[in-house]
Amino acid sequence: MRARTILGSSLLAAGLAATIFAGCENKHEAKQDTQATGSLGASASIVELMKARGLSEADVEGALKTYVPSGKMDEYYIFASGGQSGNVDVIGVPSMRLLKVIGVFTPESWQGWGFGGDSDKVLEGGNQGTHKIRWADMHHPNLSETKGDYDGKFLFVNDKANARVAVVDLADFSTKQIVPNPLAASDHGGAFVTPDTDYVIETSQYPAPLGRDYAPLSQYKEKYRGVAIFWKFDRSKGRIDPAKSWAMELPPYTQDLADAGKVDSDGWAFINSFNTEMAIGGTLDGKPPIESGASQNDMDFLHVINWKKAEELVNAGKTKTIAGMRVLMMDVSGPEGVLSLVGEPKSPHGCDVTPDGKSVIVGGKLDTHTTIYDFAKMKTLIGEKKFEGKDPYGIPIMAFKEAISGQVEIGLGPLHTVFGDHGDAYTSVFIESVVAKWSYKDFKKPVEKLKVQYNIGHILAAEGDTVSPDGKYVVAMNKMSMDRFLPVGPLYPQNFQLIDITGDKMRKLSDMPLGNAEPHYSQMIKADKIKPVKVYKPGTNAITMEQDPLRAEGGKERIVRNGTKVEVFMTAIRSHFTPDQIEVDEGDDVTIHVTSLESAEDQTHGFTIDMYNINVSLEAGKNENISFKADMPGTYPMYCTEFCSALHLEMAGYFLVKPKRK
Ligand code: RUQ
Ligand code: CUA
Repeated sequence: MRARTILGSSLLAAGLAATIFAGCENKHEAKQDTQATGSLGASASIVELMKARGLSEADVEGALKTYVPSGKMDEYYIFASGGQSGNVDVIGVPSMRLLKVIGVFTPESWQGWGFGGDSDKVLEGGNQGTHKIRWADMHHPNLSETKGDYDGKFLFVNDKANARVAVVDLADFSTKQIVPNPLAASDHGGAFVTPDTDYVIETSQYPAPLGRDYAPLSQYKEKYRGVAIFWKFDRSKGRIDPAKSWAMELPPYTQDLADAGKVDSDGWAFINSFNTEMAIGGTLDGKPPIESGASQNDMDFLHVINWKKAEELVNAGKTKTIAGMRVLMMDVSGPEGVLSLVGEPKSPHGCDVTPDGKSVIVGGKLDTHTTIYDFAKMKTLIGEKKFEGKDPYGIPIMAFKEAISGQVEIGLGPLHTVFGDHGDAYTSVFIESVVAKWSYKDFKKPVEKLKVQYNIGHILAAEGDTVSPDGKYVVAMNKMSMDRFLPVGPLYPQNFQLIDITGDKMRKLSDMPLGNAEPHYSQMIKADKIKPVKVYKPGTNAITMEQDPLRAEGGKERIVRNGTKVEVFMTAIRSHFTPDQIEVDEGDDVTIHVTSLESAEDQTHGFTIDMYNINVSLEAGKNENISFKADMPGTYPMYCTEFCSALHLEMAGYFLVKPKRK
């Protein structure tokens, strides 16, 4: 009975089953038997366990709400930006267990991503100019949507550092395409999808001449520009179609975050900006740094784009082609009412469209408010051409007071806002280190502030960017985790804190260290919407997801020599490769088609050739095409890198490179 009385009321109030604790009362007798396992043995009563481990009732509540026993599944997936790691972290909720790291922009060796196989071609597709880019500063993953709801089919991510967008197919959780932005030098407002995923929006961050041509900084105002690309997504092919994509020239105000309109505001897009002062620094010459130059004006600009109308103008040929891309220039988009501006309080950051599409919420880094823009009002102002002026580039400006429906005092440094299921909004407040809960329907001041550890930058909510958020969980994505985890040197893990938002009050449930980078955004989707394949069909090329015409087949393995070209058709099956001996001459061009003949889901092999930087993963049914030059004579083992069977270590062979005669 003790367990009940001590834990009783608050846990019950929190909706936890009393039976869990009632059941514990009987564990008394079992205790003696397992004394040997110490005070934390499974037999100890809950209260004793709590005492021994120093746990509070809130801790136990968090544990019970997040613990997913072995064999049970999580309820949601989080797709988190891997930040500087350049890859996507997949996390289960509520357990906050890391399920997978999807290789996207950065080579990932477990998946053999970027080590000689077909994935190399995807990575090559993301090169910029003459540079092979093999990392990314990934910011905002976005799931594909149908009618404004996550459909669980694709994931899009952007690379701020190198202005690229990637497409991940959730059929096999692997990256299929990287498209380099030909116009911008960096991006940030991406990769946001329109409600039916017609377009993936990518907006530049730091202005540069379109196409990245050289122009001295003294010509910043004349030659530097921002840009928004509307990448056309071809759902049937699962690819972005660059030829059908187009862009909009923007003023050289450092465009920041963006969001696509939905429901009422479908067909529109919103991008905020800072540094409308167009400060360019010059600290060595005694000029103020960009940070102070960029904070002079009281207002920056929210960019309001009617992309459906822009699309019509593009189709009518009213564009200029720059670096191979059709660009709608400002001298067309301004007068046509396709691009308009409206003031935003000091250095805004987040730009989030509410689930009903009626409002756009902007947080001001140097302001204590969030501003709620009223889409209907803005649409009327634009339709009636009621502007208070124009910017130096001829873009019409709406009057701030006439475009908003209100402002809410949030706290110090409001950034991003996500949504619950009944008009509740949750804003990350950086300086105060809190999640502020408020109402975007009646503009109620924060009804609650929850301390998080620490310096929350980003925030996400369950199904949060859809037209119908679930209202179940919010995750605070915090930087600086000083006293939360075992010390690991001066670079600290980030901290994801899972928050239950089902009750009147927010409740922090658990902490999850992220030890690989700073994630900038994530989305959480119901697990039952994701239906990945378990094995590949025989001979599948994982990039095309079709049977590879160059696959190897059982009984038809061979080595074909044609001058200095050597082509190997190799199969892999428990626990051998056929052929398992390959001998070539120094300087030969070698291609190995290696195909897994397995069909069971637990039969994964890998294939590496030592010292040649070659490593592919061979999930059941998969084919990989590996091409390289045998430029280093010698004797090199090749072997399977997955512990696939009792005779895994025997799954090996030799790759011999005979030196040229001197
Ligand atoms: S989001 S600066 Cu607030 Cu890309 Cu991280
Ligand atoms: Cu195949 Cu180890």
